[in-house]
Amino acid sequence: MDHNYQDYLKTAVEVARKAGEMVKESYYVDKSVCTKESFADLVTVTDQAVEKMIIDSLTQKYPTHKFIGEESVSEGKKCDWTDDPTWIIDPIDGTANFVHSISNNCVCIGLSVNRKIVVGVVYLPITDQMYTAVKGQGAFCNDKRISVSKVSDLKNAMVYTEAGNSRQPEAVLTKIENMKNIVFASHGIRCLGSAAVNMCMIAQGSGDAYIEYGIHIWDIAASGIIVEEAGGVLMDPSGSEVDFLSRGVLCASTPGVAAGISKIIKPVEFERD
Ligand code: LIP
Repeated sequence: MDHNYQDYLKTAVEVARKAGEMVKESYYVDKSVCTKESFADLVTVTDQAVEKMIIDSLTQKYPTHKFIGEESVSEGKKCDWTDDPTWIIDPIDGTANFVHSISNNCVCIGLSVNRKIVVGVVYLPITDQMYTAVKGQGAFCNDKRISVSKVSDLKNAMVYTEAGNSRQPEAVLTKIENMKNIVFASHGIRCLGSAAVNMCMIAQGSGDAYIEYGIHIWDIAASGIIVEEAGGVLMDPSGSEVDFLSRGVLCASTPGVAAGISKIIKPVEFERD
């Protein structure tokens, strides 16, 4: 079957803008918040409404395509990733930021074909930044080409990472230990509260690596191709091939920075998606 990736991208951008309008409308008002796996794992009615709108809009245009969406999975739908064209959606990545009125939140729409990500759109509605990539065609922010930094040694790198929303003591303590090791080996760490925003920072050269355990496929699918198309590397934190369902990711401007991080961190185990 022939795929028109430019058409998919155009549609994803339109839908992401519509989603962004919904996010902006509820950003400045009181949010109705519920919790999921821990008291720090948040969801709002906006996350749910945005995901429904995205899936309905894409289904109308591409009735045979499949979906993996953060809120559908947390409501019990299986995270079934097949070779079929599959839209992978995080309606609001950085929900805790959204809840606390912090602008680092974004709509993520990725498309996989044969389990390879071919299109990625990450839209930050509050700051109106639209990051896009299509396999083999480069990465862009608001239609301007972006690329990763040239930093190749961890000691000259700025590294993004997160404490995450699990409150299991062992997971939190290992992450803090990893952060400490990274601080001693680099220019420092930054935590923006959204996997996809962190990864877009790497893609545009505002920092050199991002590592996190505990994320899900919908946090990293769209932003993963943006990093790769900007010239960066995307892998498992161990240094092996990226596994989108494994709950861990490492991306970097260069293999040298990535290798420096892999060497000094300990894995944190999470149940696979
Ligand atoms: C968030 C990730 C972030 C992580 C948070 C949470 P959500 O996704 O983007 O990197 O640290 O714990 O998983 O829940 O806002 O879509």
